[in-house]
Amino acid sequence: MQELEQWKEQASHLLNVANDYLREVPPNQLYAAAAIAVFTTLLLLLRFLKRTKSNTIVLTGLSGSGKTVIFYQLRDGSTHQGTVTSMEPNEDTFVLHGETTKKGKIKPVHIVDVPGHSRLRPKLDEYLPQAAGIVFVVDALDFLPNCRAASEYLYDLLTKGSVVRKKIPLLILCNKTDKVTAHTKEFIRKQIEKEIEKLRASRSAVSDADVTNEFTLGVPGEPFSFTQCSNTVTTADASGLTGEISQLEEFIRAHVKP
Ligand SMILES: Nc1nc2c(ncn2[C@@H]2O[C@H](COP(=O)(O)OP(=O)(O)O)[C@@H](O)[C@H]2O)c(=O)[nH]1
Ligand SMILES: [Mg+2]
Repeated sequence: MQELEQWKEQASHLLNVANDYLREVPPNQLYAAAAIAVFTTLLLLLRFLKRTKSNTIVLTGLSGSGKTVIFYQLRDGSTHQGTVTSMEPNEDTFVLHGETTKKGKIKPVHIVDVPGHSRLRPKLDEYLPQAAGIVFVVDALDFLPNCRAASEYLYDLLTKGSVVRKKIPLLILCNKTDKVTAHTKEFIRKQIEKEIEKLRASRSAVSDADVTNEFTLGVPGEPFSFTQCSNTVTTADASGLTGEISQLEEFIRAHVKP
């Protein structure tokens, strides 16, 4: 009990001392001190925000579309043909190979290659919330037989809560354009839009209990087009095999700022 009293006395004494001191300090100095305190907090906050800005790019798409080849092309400038399997997600943080000769500050990019196996798709939910951009790789050579599956996968991506709410930009990367028989990106975009249009009709007909998509796509009563998405969806060409990936590098740089 006595100790408590002593504590109280000491505390009130300290308060008095502080009060007297504050009264002695000219108000201008007080304002200046307060301004400095506010300013430094803002600076710290800004640095914190900058540091938490994501540099993650998620590379995904059906199996066989060329994700692994593109991953190594981005990192090493070569394909590492035949030395890798597609069963595990490849993940690394690095300076893009195409930028290694550039001068100045270059921000490393965190690239995750998430395979299209349905058993690995839960991995996506782990990486998507922190993604600065999504690259959806499509096999432009063997496109038609895979169009439906690719569209279904894309539909699932573009209706995921984490993707829609954060408006994560998505690039449809038409790969294998080194072959003359590859379909054009315009054709691929149109075909996927048509396929999503069909999916939209069938999926909205499913009873509510079966619907797992958190958002719906498109505008009711209008044919589906990617321009209706809240996410920006763009298309680009690439050939992972020959290293033609400049459009992909541009997309990455546009969304992972140095
Ligand atoms: N012609 C051609 N073949 C490619 C290209 N990119 C990948 N491939 C081939 O497509 C197959 C699948 O590639 P991979 O990177 O393992 O696909 P993933 O399953 O999406 O990781 C391999 O046989 C590659 O050699 C490309 O740009 N052009
Ligand atoms: Mg792979």
